Amino acid sequence: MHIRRITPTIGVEITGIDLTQPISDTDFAAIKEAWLAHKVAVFPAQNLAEKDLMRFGERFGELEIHVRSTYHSRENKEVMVVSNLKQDGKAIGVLGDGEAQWHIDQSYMPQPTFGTILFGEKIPEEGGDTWFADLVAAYDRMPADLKAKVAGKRIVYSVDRHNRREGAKRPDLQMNAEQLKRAPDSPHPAVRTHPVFGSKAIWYSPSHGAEFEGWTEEASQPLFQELLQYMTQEDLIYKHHWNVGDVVMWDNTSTMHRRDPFPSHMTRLLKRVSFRYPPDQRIPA
Ligand SMILES: O=C(O)CCC(=O)C(=O)O
Ligand SMILES: [Fe+2]
Repeated sequence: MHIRRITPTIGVEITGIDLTQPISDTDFAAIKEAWLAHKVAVFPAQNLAEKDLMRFGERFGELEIHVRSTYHSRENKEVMVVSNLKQDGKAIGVLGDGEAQWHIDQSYMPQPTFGTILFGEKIPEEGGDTWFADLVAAYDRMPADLKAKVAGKRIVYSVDRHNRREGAKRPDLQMNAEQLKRAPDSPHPAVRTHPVFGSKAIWYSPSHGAEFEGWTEEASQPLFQELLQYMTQEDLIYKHHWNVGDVVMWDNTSTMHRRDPFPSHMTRLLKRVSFRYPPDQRIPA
């Protein structure tokens, strides 16, 4: 197994390992350490069935069944389909072919998800790159007065308001009452401490972060925008250009991501699992 840095702060490439095969405890420990330390790990040239993806994900933690059931794989509810493919006129996957705005996965849950793993099955010839921003490096770079402004503050996440906002364009995003009960408006710390390293990250997900707790949405915007200037600095971003067979995994404690649009006549199909923190680390601190 070979582990190689992709950029100075974010991203490692791990080769010489077949993720369909049993992974020794030693190799697994090395993978987990490299992934967490570098926040994003890329495993090129894999060929995973859904069960392989699930087995790999389960090594890291309990798999999360995504609250939005519309795009669960037909075979396994732990797997979500990310695709623009349609069957009988209906989308089989989430996100279509458009841009996916900067976000942190499931940040709107009372217990946001830990890591996400994507396997690229069909990749378009152009577009569809996924960008990862290093939120620990971004926090480090923030000036002291900005750090002081967000210290101790919480940001309220709302998937309900997100769904309503996007509702007209994306009726498929609507969630039922039971799903909304599992995903109520949830406040999380704006500065998040990593449960493994103790490092601090600026933790704001623009797609679902509604407001600072106790502030209005409108009053929160200027500070959100100020944070984003630090969170999206180009030298703190790893842009992943996909090849068929890539497995890419990221730590949602220390990164956010976005995706470029791609031409709608091209096909993109990825399989996705996400896994939870150990029980005592599930509430962000
Ligand atoms: O389509 C992509 O590359 C990213 C999808 C995404 O945001 C996710 O799976 O959480
Ligand atoms: Fe995502």
